[in-house]
Amino acid sequence: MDASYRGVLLNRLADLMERDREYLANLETLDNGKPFSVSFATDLALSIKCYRYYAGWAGKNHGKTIPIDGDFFCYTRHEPVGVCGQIIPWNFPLLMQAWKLGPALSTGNVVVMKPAEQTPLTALYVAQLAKEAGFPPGVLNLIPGYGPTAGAAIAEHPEIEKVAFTGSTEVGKIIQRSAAENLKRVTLELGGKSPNVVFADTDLDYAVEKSHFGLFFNMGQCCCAGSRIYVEDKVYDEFVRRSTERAKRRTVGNPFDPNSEQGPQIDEEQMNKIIELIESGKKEGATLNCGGDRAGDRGYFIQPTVFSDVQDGMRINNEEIFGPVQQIARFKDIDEVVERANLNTYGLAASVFTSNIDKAIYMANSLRGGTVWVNTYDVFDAAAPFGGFKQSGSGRELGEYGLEAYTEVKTVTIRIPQKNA
Ligand code: TXE
Repeated sequence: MDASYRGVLLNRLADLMERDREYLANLETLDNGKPFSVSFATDLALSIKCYRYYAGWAGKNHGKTIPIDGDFFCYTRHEPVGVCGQIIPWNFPLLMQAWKLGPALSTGNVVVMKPAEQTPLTALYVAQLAKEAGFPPGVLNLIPGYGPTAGAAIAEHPEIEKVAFTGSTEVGKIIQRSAAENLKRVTLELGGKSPNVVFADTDLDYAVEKSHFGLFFNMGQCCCAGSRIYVEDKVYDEFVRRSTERAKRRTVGNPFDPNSEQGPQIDEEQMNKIIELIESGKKEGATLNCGGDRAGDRGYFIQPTVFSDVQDGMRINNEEIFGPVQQIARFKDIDEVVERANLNTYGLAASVFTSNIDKAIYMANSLRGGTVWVNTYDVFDAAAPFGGFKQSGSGRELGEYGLEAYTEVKTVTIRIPQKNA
């Protein structure tokens, strides 16, 4: 079909999601446990914008004419990769689906997608909407199933030419290994342990609130959670005190209750993993300021937890907890904190809070991560690329950069009798 028409279809899909926004937000909360207010205001809003953003690219991602030497006419075409496999996680089911489908369908690929086994409902509903929007049969294939079977089949299949994965670093490595068999193109968006550096010259109340949000948002189940907070000596005690007070005020409960800021963790396995890491923090000598256990005895709720006096070697400082557990450590000078912040094997995101522009730029240049937020946290836009350094993955999603993973560049060179320039 005409490239621009792919954009029409993606916009129609976005329209249908607007139409069914309340239903989709309910389904997302039922399936995932995140507060309904967040599903509606954040997940749906960002997902719909992502489809619209990539609808806009459909007729605009074109090649170049290149003035090579000799009597030749040379140009490039941006062609679709072909059949793309996409495996997504459970923490942002609708949004991760949009990040993957948007660029793939905009550039003319066909997709075989596997949603996470914990959260298949909204992905299936969106597939139904895609049918209603008029995507031709076979363009979007949604296969719910388990990782080691359905997921592995996607990674291994010789006729799937590209695989895009978001999930754990452990599974990312398995996928990269099996994709290597057929030299399949691979993009990976994996775990993180993102540093958040708070200098004494910042507005402390603001930094406390943003740092709270940067960690506790989505029950802490964010790959870019600001889970290593380094606070400058002079304001450290006060930051810990205010962060603890804020965490104690965090409301935990039924995600359909408009007053709940925090719902349950995704499943029992994740809850147990988080509890085990909390126990390791206690044993290794971090100070437990609040929380530290399950909330209630039904469901998979966890008390908002704050650890301070966290040391570099502790497990809670180095492993992805993926839960509502905040780690706060103390630092004295800027070069020390850069070194410690970069010590991790991950490199997904980082942030810095300061009122000094020189410090902000020095830190933004020095921190090894795919995204650096300055005086803010978790700002996402379909136009801004996202992805990891080091073991947080490879390739970028979103923005113009996100198109590269879904296109092959073809160089066409035509002999011509004579060129006139
Ligand atoms: O992830 P998995 P899990 C991190 C987070 C979390 C940990 C484990 O630290 O605690 O991972 O979560 C599919 N071949 N993140 O076990 O298994 C699986 O079916 C192909 C970070 O749930 O990586 C699901 O669709 N696919 C993260 C997807 O991989 C396989 C989001 C993710 O699940 C597979 C989620 C296999 N062998 C967890 N095994 C982020 N980056 O945002 C599983 N899958």
